[in-house]
Amino acid sequence: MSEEEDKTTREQPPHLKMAEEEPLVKVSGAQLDLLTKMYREMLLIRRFEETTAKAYAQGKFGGFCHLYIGQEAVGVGSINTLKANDYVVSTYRDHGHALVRGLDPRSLMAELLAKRSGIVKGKGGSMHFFDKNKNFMGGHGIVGGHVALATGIGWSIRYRKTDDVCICFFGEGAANIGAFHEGLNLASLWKLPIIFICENNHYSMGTPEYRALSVQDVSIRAVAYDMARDKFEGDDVLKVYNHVNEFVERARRGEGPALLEISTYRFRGHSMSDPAKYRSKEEVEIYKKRDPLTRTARELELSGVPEKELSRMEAEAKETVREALEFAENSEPPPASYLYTDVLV
Ligand SMILES: Cc1ncc(C[n+]2csc(CCOP(=O)(O)OP(=O)(O)O)c2C)c(N)n1
Ligand SMILES: [Mg+2]
Repeated sequence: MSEEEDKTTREQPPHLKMAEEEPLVKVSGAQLDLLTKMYREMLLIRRFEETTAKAYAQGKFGGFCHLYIGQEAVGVGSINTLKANDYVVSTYRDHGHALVRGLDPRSLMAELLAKRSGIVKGKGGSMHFFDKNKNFMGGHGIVGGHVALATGIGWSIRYRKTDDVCICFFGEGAANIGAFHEGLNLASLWKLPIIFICENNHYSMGTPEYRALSVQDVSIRAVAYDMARDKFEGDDVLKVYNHVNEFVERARRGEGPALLEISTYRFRGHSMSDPAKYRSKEEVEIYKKRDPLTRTARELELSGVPEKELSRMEAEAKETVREALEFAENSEPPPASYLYTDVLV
């Protein structure tokens, strides 16, 4: 490809780079159980975040808040490949990852509302969910900085000689940060059991990918570190599960890390304060047609799940979220004495 052509390709709007939609698959047995479980988790995330957005607009809480709506299949498909002892490291866009990892929706909602019953006692908020009991290692606000943390976790796994693995999520913007490169280099050098998952939603705040990324695909950067890599669309949750699982199992066998680029899209703005005027309505609509929840519901129907059952799952998710908000609203704020606890002196 000539330099001229290459540049043109890179400047295409993201939807033109989107791969063809995978045909729906009829599943049964264990696959159907897994798809159903993942659908319920995606529904929970979607409803949790819709309620979050409403609570934010009503002034029930403030500060930074980044929604995951549209990207659910990536977190759900990936985290379902993990065992209880494995690790997850996330970004400030962490609500979805935390929910799939099994953190209690009530303590997450309470954290958003800065209550003492919150997952980190109301001291962290939206960007800093954390739960050592689930090896959910944050929630981090510094773009790319947490990639180094994941590398450290990977090193500790190797040092302790267990077969655990660590999944580290980040955006395509983070792939231009120094810590990303340092982290990948050491992870490959030491064959650490880490799956680096780039959720490429094609924008870093208002900056489209092609204005900041020197390469056509983030996953190509794995080549520089002699690391396994893959790139695929993130709207088909089973596909995400199967692809990620392959690399998780590989890492578990001690065969080293991987960089996976999963293409996705956030339906809302970067954060609650972003009206997202930098992208066209048409572009957003194209992605909404590939909504991972709609796709999964259709796939379940095709696999013989009655509509009544889908409605029941919908009602269940709504009820869990309603309860979570009620719990959070009825919780006390942290006392002033909490200023002096959990502080490293
Ligand atoms: C080191 C650093 N620089 C800048 C910011 C401000 N910032 C917050 S999110 C963000 C965009 C990151 O985009 P990406 O990595 O693609 O993740 P996405 O938000 O799309 O999930 C920026 C620049 C920050 N938090 N940290
Ligand atoms: Mg991004």
